[in-house]
Amino acid sequence: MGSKRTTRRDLLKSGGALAGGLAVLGQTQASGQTPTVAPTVAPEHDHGSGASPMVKGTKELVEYGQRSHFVTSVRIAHPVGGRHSPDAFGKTFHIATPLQDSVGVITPSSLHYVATTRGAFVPDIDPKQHRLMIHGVVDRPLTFSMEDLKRLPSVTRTHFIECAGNRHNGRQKTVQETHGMVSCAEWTGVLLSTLLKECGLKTSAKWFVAEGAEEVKGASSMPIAKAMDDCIIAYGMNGEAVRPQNGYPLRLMVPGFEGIFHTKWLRRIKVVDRYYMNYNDYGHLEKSEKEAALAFQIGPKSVITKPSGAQQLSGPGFYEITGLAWSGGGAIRSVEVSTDGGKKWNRAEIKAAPQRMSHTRFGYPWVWDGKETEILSRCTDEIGQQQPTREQVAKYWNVPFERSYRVPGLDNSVMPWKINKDGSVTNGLA
Ligand SMILES: Nc1nc2c(c(=O)[nH]1)N[C@H]1C(S)=C(S)[C@@H](COP(=O)(O)O)O[C@H]1N2
Ligand SMILES: [Mo]
Repeated sequence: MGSKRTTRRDLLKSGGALAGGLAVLGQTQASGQTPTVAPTVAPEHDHGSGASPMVKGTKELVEYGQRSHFVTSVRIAHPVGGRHSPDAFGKTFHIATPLQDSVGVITPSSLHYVATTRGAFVPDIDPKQHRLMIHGVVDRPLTFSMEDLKRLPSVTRTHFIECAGNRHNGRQKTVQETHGMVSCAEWTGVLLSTLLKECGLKTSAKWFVAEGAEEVKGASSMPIAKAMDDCIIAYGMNGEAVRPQNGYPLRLMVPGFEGIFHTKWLRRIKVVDRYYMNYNDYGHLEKSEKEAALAFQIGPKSVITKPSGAQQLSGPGFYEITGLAWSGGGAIRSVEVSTDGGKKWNRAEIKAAPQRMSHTRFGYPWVWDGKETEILSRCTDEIGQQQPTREQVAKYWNVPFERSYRVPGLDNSVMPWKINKDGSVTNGLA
């Protein structure tokens, strides 16, 4: 940083000077986490001035790494969609990812959100025994072992999954509680279309039903057009095998569709001639076939992850506002951020080339003047859909608009975070 010893404090206070390139020097603590105090160095560990204490790696650490013990970000059991986790029977249905600590777009597998009808129990599947059967209105019903699948041409794509219950009730404090039922990973597997071409679709093939291996089978009906487009039969997640909680050894990826369609522990796909009502279809009961098919797809959505609820700004000055945007409609085209409660919208910086049905990281440089305000983000996807305000969503559902009303359907409304005078950040809907 050169010899000029401007202190961090000076940099962060002098808002004006920070508008330019200097801003990057003022990396500040917006996370609300207690700053880590440098560990006291025991004399026997002191290998000269400035050296950090050394710890010896165990066999486990050498063989399969672990994050720093200074990093403590974890998933939490989550009340979502009206069901509380853990419920009265001690079952944890929903586990939320710590979005407030996220960087980039990939959710580490160990922090990926989890939603499972059987609670904390997951099937323990031997991959050598596991089979995927494809049958129904096809010319040749086929059964694939894991080895068979891994011999076929593969694809690797970054996709988000979001639970339809990922909506807030206005009282929740953190972004993990309000938005933590969405995650994004790099998935590897075989395109479902590759397998269906092997089987040969009969002309009456219009829908397909995917089924998981647990006793509550997690079956859903989906349009065959989606199967032939971009569905992945995934065995890889973030560079290694899919984790047990996320469907090991095999799961279905239905990019952009509600999480419930992404069948985990996938063992059977039945190609059918019409929409079948299955265990998982209760959420779409009242809808017509066409409406149901549309309801599968997640709307454009974004949220500021930092600064966000329960975090603390350390004082006026520069902060990069950052967050995530995603849409079931394709790639994110643009993101806007408002720092004055939604009066003025400013174009945010997109951090890396947006992928289809993937998280996109955005950033916006902001100098906080120390006054109370509200920060918000909204996104537009590649087919031109714009994330709605809560007011617009209320109109759509024909329900009275109050700030903390609960959206009846999938909630992709704009999320406000309130910046209070003391630098504390709170839910703008609470
Ligand atoms: N077999 C099976 N698949 C399932 C589920 C389940 O309970 N069983 N839960 C679904 C729901 S509701 C969601 S939101 C996603 C969550 O995927 P994840 O746990 O990998 O995040 O998986 C879906 N697939
Ligand atoms: Mo879900």
